[in-house]
Amino acid sequence: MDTRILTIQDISCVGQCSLTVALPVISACGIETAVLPSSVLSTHTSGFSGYTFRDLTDDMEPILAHWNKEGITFDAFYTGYVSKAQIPHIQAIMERTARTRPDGTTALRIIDPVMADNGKLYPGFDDDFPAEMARLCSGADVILPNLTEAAFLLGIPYAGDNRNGTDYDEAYISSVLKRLRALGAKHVVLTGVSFAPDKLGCACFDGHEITYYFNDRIDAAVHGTGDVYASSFTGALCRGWSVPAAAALAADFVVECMKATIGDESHRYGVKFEKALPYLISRLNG
Ligand code: PXL
Repeated sequence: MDTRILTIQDISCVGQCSLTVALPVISACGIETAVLPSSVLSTHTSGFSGYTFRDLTDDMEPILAHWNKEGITFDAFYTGYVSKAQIPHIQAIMERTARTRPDGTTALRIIDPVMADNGKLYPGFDDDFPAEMARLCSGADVILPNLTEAAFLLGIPYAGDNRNGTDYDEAYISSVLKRLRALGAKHVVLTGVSFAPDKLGCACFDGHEITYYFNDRIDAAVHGTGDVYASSFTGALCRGWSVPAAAALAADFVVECMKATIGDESHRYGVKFEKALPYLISRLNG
């Protein structure tokens, strides 16, 4: 039976983030992608004002009831931008629609704790949200926080982006990885890690070994790269890649997406990931 994944996050109608990234990217990885929209917004919330927001929490229980009636199950779950009230529903969905494979393995839980960047919570998330998100992360196979989200999950100050080389060192990252894993996830993939001004990458920790992967830093502030990262990571993991290999591929794919975007002054929101899908597909099949 082919792998079927369920991704739970918002639809930002315009903005190249969340579901409008996850659905095409994971599908391009050759994985059937079912969606549960957590909300519908006219655009994403950063860099736009006056956006519409429709919360879809009330639909979650009837959707789960219908799936249960139809016997619909999933091999993996990937969650992104969700609200506090949705977290218990999401836990119930993951418990009641997980497929157990003939070899006894059960559905993977990949949690991207989308809530913050550059030291700040996104608009609409209050100060008690990170503790709820930590609860969702506790049952995960993999969590994918950026450094800001890691700080909020742990209740520690954000250290900075380390461009000057004085914000943090390897001992700090190692301690953050260990404390994040102590929240309960099997694997931690921390993004936005940098020990040199011209390099940016990720750090993976499985409880035994820390693995780093770096690319040349591309100096451009673009939105939605976290969702591109998490979606391509999820696709590769569901194709059987290891966590460190999927984390490195996702980092390379984000770089390709950014290269396809920078220089286009008319493009003011996400990355033009569509142009880099052939790269992703060829890496997965290569
Ligand atoms: O890219 C994360 C994200 C997802 N969804 C919405 C957002 C953001 C980040 O700002 O606003 C609605």
